[in-house]
Amino acid sequence: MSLSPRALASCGAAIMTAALTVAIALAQTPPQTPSPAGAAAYIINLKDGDTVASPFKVQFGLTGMGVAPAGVSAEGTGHHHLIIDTRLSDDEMKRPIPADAQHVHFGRGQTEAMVTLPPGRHTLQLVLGDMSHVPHNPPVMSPVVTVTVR
Ligand SMILES: [Cu+2]
Repeated sequence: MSLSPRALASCGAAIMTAALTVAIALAQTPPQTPSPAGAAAYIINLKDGDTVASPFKVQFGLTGMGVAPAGVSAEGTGHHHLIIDTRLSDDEMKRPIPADAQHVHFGRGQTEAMVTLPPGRHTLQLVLGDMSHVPHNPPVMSPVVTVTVR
């Protein structure tokens, strides 16, 4: 089988275009960091159904991995994020976690926080993020805990 020079050139251009598309996609989305088997995050001091007075303390538990500040590259580590009254979608699980009142970053490596919420029912979930705030693969996250603020 032989290809004409024109066919080869057009094929090369297609490969270049494909490579460029992949490069752009990689630049926009930091790759997910793998998490070790068995790693788990959990809220230490609150259980589903608890009633609390605001502000209240939330203690962040992590097994099978270590806590490191954001921006620090160290294998098997991450920093905590408290997700309040929302969940990360499958798509959001692959991107840097947003930073707002419902997605609180603990990028200095904190392992507890005082949380202020209005009276009513609220959901809390921990999601570990890597040095670039992207959840690991598979994600290291706590069960959702629903609390009532009185
Ligand atoms: Cu973060």
